Formats: sequence, structure tokens, C-alpha cells
Amino acid sequence: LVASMEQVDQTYIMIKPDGVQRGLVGEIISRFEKKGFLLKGLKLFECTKELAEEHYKDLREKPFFPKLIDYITSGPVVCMAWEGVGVVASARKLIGATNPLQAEPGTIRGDLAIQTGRNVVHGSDSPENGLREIELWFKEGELCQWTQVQVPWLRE
Ligand code: 3AN
Repeated sequence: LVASMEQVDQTYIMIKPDGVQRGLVGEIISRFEKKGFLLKGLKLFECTKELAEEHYKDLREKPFFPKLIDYITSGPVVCMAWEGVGVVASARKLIGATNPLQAEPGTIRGDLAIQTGRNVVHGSDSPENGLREIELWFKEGELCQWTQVQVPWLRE
């Protein structure tokens, strides 16, 4: 496979509590699924304040940090690990800009959200953070090692 020469990355995608409450779980998962990425882990999960603070530790000094932690812990989230060549950057394109009013139509935020504080989905911003966040949100044994049978129809 030519693709085996390329770097395979992993990204952590999370449907935030607003996405779950609004019944957008299937819609959001299907965008990544249809694109052709490989789903390695998936769970509905109520996260603790401590986990949310660790996940967003780079934003600790921001004025919106306490509100962000309240929002993320306000209800269940859907945690996902997706794998593929270029998956981190591609997932961020599928998600769209942080401010949903600036996000392009066709993106998840552009189609489904209006406010930065309710922007329905998270995606890792680098391959390093992808691995860090998957390790943070998933326990050993929660990720699956499997291969898609349709791979030859997805890529050469
Ligand atoms: P992204 O999620 O697009 O990578 P980041 O990493 O800048 O954006 O921000 C992480 C999260 O913090 C956002 N998804 C959003 O929920 C929240 N956030 C970012 N900027 C603001 C803001 N100005 N006001 C409120 N919440 C914000």
C-alpha cells in the first residue's frame, strides 16, 4: 500500500453536551464516517471537572475558562478516536472555525451551530495533541484494533 509510506495520525473528536442534547450525535458521527476515516474508539461519557480542566489546560488563563469547564461538564459528551492519513487537519476542516458564525457552510459548526460557547464539537489541533487527548479520555482496552474491508475502495 502506498498509504503505508505516509504518516497515519489519530485525532480526538468529542461531541460536546449541546450536540448530545440537541440530538446531533448521529449527524456528527456520520460526517467522519462517510469521509472514510477509521473509528478506533467511541463512548458516551460524563466527564469530571478535573478531566475537563486537564483537557483544556492550555486555556486555563482565559477569562472564559470557568464557563468552558461548566459547559463541558454540564451533560454527557461523546468521545471518539479517529485514525487516518491527515486526519487531524481534515477533521478540523470538517468541523469548521471556532466561531460558528464564521464557519463555512458545509462544516459541522457552519451548518449546526451559532455560538463559540455552544460549538457542538471538539477536534484535536495537532497529531501530538491527538495522541495526548485520546490517552486522556480513553482507558486501555477501550480502543479497537481493526481494519476496514473497504480500504481498497477508499484509497489506492
Ligand atoms: P477549537 O475548539 O476550534 O480548537 P480553541 O482551542 O481556541 O478552539 O478553544 C477551545 C474551546 O474553548 C472552544 N471549542 C470553545 O468551546 C471555547 N472558546 C474558545 N474561545 C472562546 C471564547 N472567546 N468565548 C467562549 N468560549 C471560547
